[in-house]
Amino acid sequence: MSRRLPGTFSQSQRLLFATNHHSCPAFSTRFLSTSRVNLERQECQVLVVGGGSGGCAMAAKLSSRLGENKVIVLEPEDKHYYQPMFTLIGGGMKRLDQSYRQMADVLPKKAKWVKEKAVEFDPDNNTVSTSGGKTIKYDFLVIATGLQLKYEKIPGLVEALETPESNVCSIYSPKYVDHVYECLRRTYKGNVIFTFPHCPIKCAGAPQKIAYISDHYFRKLGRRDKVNISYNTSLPVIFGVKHYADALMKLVKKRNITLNVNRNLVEVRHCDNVAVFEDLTKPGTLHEEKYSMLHVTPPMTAPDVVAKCKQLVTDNGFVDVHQETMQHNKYCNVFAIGDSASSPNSKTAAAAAAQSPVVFRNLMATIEGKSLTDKYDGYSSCPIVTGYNACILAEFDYTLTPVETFPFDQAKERYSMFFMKKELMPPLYWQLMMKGYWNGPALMRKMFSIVKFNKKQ
Ligand code: FAD
Ligand code: UQ1
Repeated sequence: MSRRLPGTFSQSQRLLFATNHHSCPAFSTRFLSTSRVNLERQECQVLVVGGGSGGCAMAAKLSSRLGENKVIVLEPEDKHYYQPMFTLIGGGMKRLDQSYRQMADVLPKKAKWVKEKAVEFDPDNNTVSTSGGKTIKYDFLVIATGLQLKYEKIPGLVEALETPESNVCSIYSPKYVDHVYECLRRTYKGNVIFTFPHCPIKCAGAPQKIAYISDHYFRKLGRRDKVNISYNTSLPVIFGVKHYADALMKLVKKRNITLNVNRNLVEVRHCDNVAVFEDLTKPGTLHEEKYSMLHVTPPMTAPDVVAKCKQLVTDNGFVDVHQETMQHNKYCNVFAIGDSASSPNSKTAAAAAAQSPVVFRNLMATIEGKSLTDKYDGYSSCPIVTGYNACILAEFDYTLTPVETFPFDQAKERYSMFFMKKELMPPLYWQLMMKGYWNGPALMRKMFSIVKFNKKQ
């Protein structure tokens, strides 16, 4: 690596010293060959596992550079959901059918789509086994399997979600998101409870976005006086970045939302309309609360198929990558992108977008036997929608320092940022990110900073 961390080996040095037995492709002429997808034996130059936000963006970039039939995408689902729209669906601002496209129309035409699940990774033999009984041999592997939702970890929750009269809902799954607005519509009084689980989740702002939207909904309909809203988070703070946390603390006060920190939902008894919480500062201390509406953010984990391959993952099951290069720490022909990577960024599509050029250039460098030059700085972004017409646009890096794109204070609620989130982000996602052309807003930020600098002169 030309720009490497002080006191560490470069990625290529480290890999040369430590992992020669993993046959790093960069040092083997076999991998410089122009191996094509072999339909019989299922071989490819690059295998992308997962065709969601990160996987599809990577497949688009790689198949465009490497040409037809060099890239396989392993993805079992028919539909590709634009998950950031789920929050707006919960508030009745968009419909579920606006949030997805057919997978066949989204995945790049130059890549071959295998519509199956990965069931076993074998990185020592450069193979992945599939649910349809195939063994796919790859030269390079990109893991983009996202996070799995674990509603079943909370006793009583799945039963509650599947009993529509129970007024328990969740924006996190396409299966349940439609029910959120229905719950809002039929709630006139009582305790409306929102939760944040005790684990890393995708879009850590979403559990409170839906609370702010709900607050605005009840105000608009004149029901707010009879509704108590509480936001219950397992975290010790409302948001991890102080600049935005300060603004959000003012907001919850102004909107009369009760904030309970260190509080984890452990059980739902929907027959009694009771949610049971554990006080994480006093483990074992339980606290029951009656609800008239309960919005749950489920626990999430790395997919089992990834987590069970111990050579590939860290202790908590995420793909063990270098946080700057996104290359695997043991297998130099393996990269990860998005929510299933161990890089300690906030897990969002915006983060996957910013990772995508880094993974692409570093993977190409590995293919060409060159040293890795690109670094991901942990950029992530969370448009915290605060109602039906306003949004705080949080953007930050690994150091939790704000890295703002626009030349104004983004911690302030603004209509412009709401408009961007609701109307501009979906086409940006489908037309640019999914086609491999959106690398995050770094370039925009540079342009705005030049404008800002010139204004100051
Ligand atoms: P995903 O996009 O989830 O894709 C993973 C893919 O892997 C899926 O297609 C899945 O079918 C496939 N897969 C899983 N297991 C296997 C297997 N065994 N074999 C093969 N394929 C497999 N991000 C933002 O940037 N801004 C937002 O405002 C925002 N809001 C959000 C609101 C909500 C309610 C939610 C749920 C998410 C939000 N996100 C937001 C987060 C964003 O959607 C994710 O971070 C992003 O989609 C992660 O991309 P990914 O590729 O890692 O995973
Ligand atoms: C972003 O890049 C992105 O990925 C496509 C999102 O997911 C939909 C976002 O929500 C945001 C806010 C960004 C960052 C983009 C800009 C223009 C600040």
